[in-house]
Amino acid sequence: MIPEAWRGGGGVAVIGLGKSGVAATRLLAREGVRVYASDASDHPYGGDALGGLRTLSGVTLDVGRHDLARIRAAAAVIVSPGVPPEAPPLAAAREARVPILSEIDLGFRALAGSGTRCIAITGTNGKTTTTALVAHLLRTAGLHAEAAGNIGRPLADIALAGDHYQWLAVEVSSFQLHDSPHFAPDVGIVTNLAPDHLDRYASVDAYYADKRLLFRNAAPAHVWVLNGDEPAVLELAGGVPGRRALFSLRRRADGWYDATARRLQLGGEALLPRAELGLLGDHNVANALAAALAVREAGLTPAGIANGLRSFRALPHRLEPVREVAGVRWINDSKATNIASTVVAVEAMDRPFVLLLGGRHKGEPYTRLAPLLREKCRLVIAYGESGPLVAQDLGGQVPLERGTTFEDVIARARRAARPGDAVLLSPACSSYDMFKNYEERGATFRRLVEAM
Ligand code: UMA
Repeated sequence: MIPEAWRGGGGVAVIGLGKSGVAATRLLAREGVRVYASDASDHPYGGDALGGLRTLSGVTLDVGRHDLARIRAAAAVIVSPGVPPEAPPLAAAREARVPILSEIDLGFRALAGSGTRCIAITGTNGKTTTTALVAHLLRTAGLHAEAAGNIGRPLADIALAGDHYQWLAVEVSSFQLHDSPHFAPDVGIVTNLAPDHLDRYASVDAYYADKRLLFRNAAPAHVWVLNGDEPAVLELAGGVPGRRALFSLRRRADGWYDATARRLQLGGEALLPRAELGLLGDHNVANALAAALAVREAGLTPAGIANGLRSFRALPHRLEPVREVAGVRWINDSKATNIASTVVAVEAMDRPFVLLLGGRHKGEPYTRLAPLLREKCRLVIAYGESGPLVAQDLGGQVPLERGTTFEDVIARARRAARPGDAVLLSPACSSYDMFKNYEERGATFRRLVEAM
């Protein structure tokens, strides 16, 4: 499903050479499209994978710059999610009226007609766990299914491999929804909504507007699995064609948590005792309910869903218990790159804890955390670029120390924690001031904890 116009003239320009750009370039080259693939950095995220692109016929690689003249002359631009809309190559494309499409859009179009059906998962937090849950539930029920999108494997890569999945669980970020005019999932989940990415968006409304693009091709046959506890989510889906299935931690819904019986429910039917779900925190009960409602649309029975929920384990960097050292449980929640995520982690703590907070500031004040920390937080260690801001917002309200290097932060936490405590890395910030990404931050935490 590659438009004919892309095959002639200036070909297609791929902007950014991380996972998305590399997969998009490969897919386009296989379809016989000439590609100009460029990255502003001398060290694109794609790293070694770029070597393989050099040998593809019809592909011109440009590393360390974007040739704006070539981009203006292209039939289309395929953009990586990490490239901000105002970046010079995209401004040049818009000026020359070159259509800008996301890698997700390209991958989705390439899969059209393959019979693969799609459950899309978006929201501010819980997307990745819910995506992994959906894929796991489908697979344990015997369906040929895979997780893709923001969770790590580009949709273009799935199209390239030609594995003919029955179902895909596709995690979509607001960045990916932005330029995806053809994206039309059969089932869509919105986990929750909270301010995020204020370093990229001018306002929360602008961020929510991109999230709403999940519904841009909504049709009556589609199903929308929505957080019934969040008016903002219900409002986001207001007036959208399709059937709704709501999940709730507070009241009876299509999928809900019976707090008295401590049991997950599908309507009137018992699904699973809480104790049999191997994940920390109420937010994960919500994720499990969302995934359950979505896979029910793929024909799974409650018994099949319960079976899959029982065998699912926490993903790395998401409230992941790493190890217990001298009675202290070390928990890696490096994926918490905004305040809402850290709030969720703090609420899941059932013992006193030391909180490692900091990194690159993303725009929101930290003051919101103070009342939640008073009860169980033994110490906050503020570090990284945002360290001074964290100290300013929380100092005097909770015990707080400033850390320097990441090693120093870990050493301070080790000194402060007592047997029976937890040390929680849940930074509420992005990692880019000290690390390549949150994975590297979490892996460093794990390495230092394992060396104790
Ligand atoms: N770049 C340019 N020009 C620019 C700006 C950037 O060339 O003006 C280049 C950078 O030098 C870099 C490349 O673009 O080499 C990076 O592109 P990218 O950041 O889109 O990286 P990918 O490897 O393609 O990863 C992306 C997602 N990254 C982001 O959205 C930031 C991955 O999500 C996703 O797993 C992957 O596509 C596959 O779909 C990561 C993420 O952090 C996990 N997502 C955010 C989040 O979850 O909060 C949204």
